[in-house]
Amino acid sequence: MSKIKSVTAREILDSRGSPTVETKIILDSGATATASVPSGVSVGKYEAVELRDQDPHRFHGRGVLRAIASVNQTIAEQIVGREFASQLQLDETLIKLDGTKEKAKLGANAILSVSEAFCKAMALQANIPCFAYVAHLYGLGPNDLKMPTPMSVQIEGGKHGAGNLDFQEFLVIPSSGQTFAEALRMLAEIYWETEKVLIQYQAVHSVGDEGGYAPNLFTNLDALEVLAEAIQALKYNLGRQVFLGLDVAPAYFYHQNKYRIKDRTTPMTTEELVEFYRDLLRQYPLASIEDPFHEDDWEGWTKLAQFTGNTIIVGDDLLTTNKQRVQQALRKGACSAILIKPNQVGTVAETIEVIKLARQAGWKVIVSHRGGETNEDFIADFAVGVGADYVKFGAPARGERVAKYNRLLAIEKMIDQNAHE
Ligand code: 2PG
Ligand code: MG
Repeated sequence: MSKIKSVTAREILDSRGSPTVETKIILDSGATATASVPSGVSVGKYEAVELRDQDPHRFHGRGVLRAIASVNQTIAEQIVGREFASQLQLDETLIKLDGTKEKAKLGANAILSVSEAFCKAMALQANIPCFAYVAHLYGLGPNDLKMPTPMSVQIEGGKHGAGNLDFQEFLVIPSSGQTFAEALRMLAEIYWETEKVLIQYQAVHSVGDEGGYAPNLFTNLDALEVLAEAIQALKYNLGRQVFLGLDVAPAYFYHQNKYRIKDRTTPMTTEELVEFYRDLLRQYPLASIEDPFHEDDWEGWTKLAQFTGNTIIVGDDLLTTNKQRVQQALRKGACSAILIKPNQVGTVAETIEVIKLARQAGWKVIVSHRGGETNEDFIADFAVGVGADYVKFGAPARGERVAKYNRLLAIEKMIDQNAHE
């Protein structure tokens, strides 16, 4: 049991210079933890509500003072001085206090910051690392823990990139047969090599929101070519040691039921895009395709799922870490993996529930960061605690991305040590 002594929130900035919520919780035992929440750039239609002030005089309306007030007033009044037996009990209290389906009243940003800070404080109180505490919540024992495989965006387009690409993310995915530290080293080496290749092609570039290069290229497939070239230059075996992946995120280029991308002169129908992917799968060793179709284009999803073999089809905007959307996708046979973003749903307990549902269906689980991040590393612990197959934490560069990778390096050491004791 743990009584909450105080809960306070403040407005801080995320990696895109946009305000976000940081909450500090102190338990009666003295255990003290803070947690800050991320923010999506390409936001799925079915996500929980991120409460923003809409006051044009502050941060172009993006201030979060209302969410801060939700924590400091409404939530604090209800939870300070109370004992909570479990994460579930706290999260249920928060859900009830909000009372809306999408957490529109208090804001999912406010609620999640409290939920995560509580989880971290409980781990401290139990005197165990946060990943071990999450594992206990999820129902995994210390010997069940394994390291996830990193999926790293190295080239960015769509809403994330300053270049001219339509697809949002071009990912590099090491094979799972190596340590996390080795996989991360490989990603960093490929990242540097990718820059060299882009410079060689004079493909002007800056970096996107998640630290991936954001170049101007002729087609989206050229971005895959650039990555393949970088991988081959390093003599890594593409298709054995390392794979490619995509987050297409088509909301950016889907208009009037058609998909317009620079690889084709005319916009594609759903059927034509299915064929486009069929060719793509023949040409490149793709380990994963995320959001290949718009979140309401179920027909595309179900058709693609029929011939993708080992390539996982990942629902992000499609599923928004939402139980009902997962159930709908299961009925339609739309995907084989789920992207998990705690802030799409708003509490730790609900996120765990969705993961359990996805696992029952035999799906792969990928724990993901968001376009706007802070140096918060909770999701690294969370990913290990729930036994995620993959993490998607961005380029192996920029503080807010490497904070999570570096935490995973530390966790890998702790798990190894534990195994040898
Ligand atoms: C995605 C994410 C993270 P955003 O679409 O998968 O990479 O981006 O936070 O903008 O939704
Ligand atoms: Mg996505």
